[in-house]
Amino acid sequence: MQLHYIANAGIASTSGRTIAVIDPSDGQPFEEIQRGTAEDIDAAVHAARQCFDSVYSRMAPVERGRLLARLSALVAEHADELAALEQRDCGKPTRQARADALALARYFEFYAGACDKLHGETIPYADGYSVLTWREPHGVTGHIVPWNYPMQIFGRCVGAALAAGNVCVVKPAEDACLSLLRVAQLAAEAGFPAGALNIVTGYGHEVGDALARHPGIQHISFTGSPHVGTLIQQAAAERHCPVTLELGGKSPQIVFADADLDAAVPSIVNAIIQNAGQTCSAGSRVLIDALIYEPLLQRLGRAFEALRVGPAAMDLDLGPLIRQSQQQRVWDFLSDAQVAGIPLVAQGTVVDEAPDTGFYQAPALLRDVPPGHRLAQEEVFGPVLVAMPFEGEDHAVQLANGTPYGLVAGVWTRDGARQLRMARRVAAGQVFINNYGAAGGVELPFGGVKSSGHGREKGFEALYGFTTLKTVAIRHG
Ligand code: TXE
Repeated sequence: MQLHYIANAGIASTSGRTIAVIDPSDGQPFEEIQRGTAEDIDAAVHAARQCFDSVYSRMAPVERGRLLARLSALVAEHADELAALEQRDCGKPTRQARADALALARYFEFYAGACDKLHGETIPYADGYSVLTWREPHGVTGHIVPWNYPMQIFGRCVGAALAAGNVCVVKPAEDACLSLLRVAQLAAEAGFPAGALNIVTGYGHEVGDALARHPGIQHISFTGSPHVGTLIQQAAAERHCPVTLELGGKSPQIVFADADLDAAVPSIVNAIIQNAGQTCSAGSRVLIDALIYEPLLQRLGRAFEALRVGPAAMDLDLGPLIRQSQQQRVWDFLSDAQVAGIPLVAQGTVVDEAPDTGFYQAPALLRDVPPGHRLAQEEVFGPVLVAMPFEGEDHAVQLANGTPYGLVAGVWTRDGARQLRMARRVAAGQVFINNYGAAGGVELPFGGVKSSGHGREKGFEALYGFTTLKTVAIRHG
């Protein structure tokens, strides 16, 4: 049985209750986590505050950097163990789980090097004055993490928060938190003082809500659904607590007739099957120049037919979805498509070895999806790619920007001027030209516009969100 991790120790919940952890590959419970309470959150915030006041806020930035560097090394050393935990918990194929563990190490490595480079400015003002700015940590930051990429999302927000001088209370998703509980132990081993990193497990409406409302939390970062993002922003607004929200997307891949299709096809397929489509930056719409609509659909269709889905440990193209309700969600979208007469171009295969009790979904490619249909507007969060044709750049931009979301966009064209025009015109936090792979870069600021959220994570930019700026004006004559 797993315990919360508070002040560098395993602690049982005051509820005396646990939650079963389900393996998505066979639908069976294999572990238990604590069902946390508001009192548990209170204990974690208290431990964090004590740590901040007595130790962490007095530590030199270079010392924080050394702690993060040691943690990065420990994560890399334990990458196989962490990957195995997350593989079982989330149903990730082996290569994906291992890549996520290494990405976590890389986040800590990046932020280790950033700790002592977070400078302020001096500002020219009036004669007899010196004015300077300091970037100060918020204090205790709260992090509500989803189940699709526990290690990566934890790395990007907690790595930046600790680097900027904050101490953290983390609420992982009830579906997947085993890797993070282990990382918290590694942080203690790396030398982080008791209270710098605390993890409280449990349900969102219980501990997540308590964290968002706690008066001792000075900043909240949340990645998850737009519905819960709204609740968190409302709770934080009650006490004017700053919030960073990352709420997913309906990201377009826009393919012009002059694109290098040999490069585009595998990238477009990968962008929707990675983590079985349960990726906030999934390229879930492919907008295709009418001049190449049929030939590109044929190529994508062949690629989809070759895809295989099975238990995580088989390390196929896709593993299972996280839970039955997500599987049902994907089924609902697909049956709506059938009712609307939307043509299915191709589907992958669920292998015979996949137990009936697991949450499997074959990847599907749909064509001629009307731009206003919910399949073209809403996040499916499964391996479903919708295709639609466009005629000319204006039409492409209109379709690309025609959803409530604006997280990521891919543009495929060899025309340099069009590359820049499209990058400017598409409403998204990240635009990738002739690639989509850079989405994984820890150095690249990431976040959305419109309903995809606000604030930036990853890269150096994230450090600004985890600090507050103080202006100091000295009149010295
Ligand atoms: O998300 P929730 P769910 C999207 C995706 C998916 C849908 C539903 O479209 O199909 O959301 O997934 C915690 N107060 N994304 O239901 O509920 C919860 O415990 C505070 C996109 O799993 O938003 C978990 O830790 N916290 C996404 C986290 O919020 C609460 C990743 C996310 O869960 C809470 C996940 C509450 N009242 C889902 N209720 C992305 N952007 O990558 C829940 N939580």
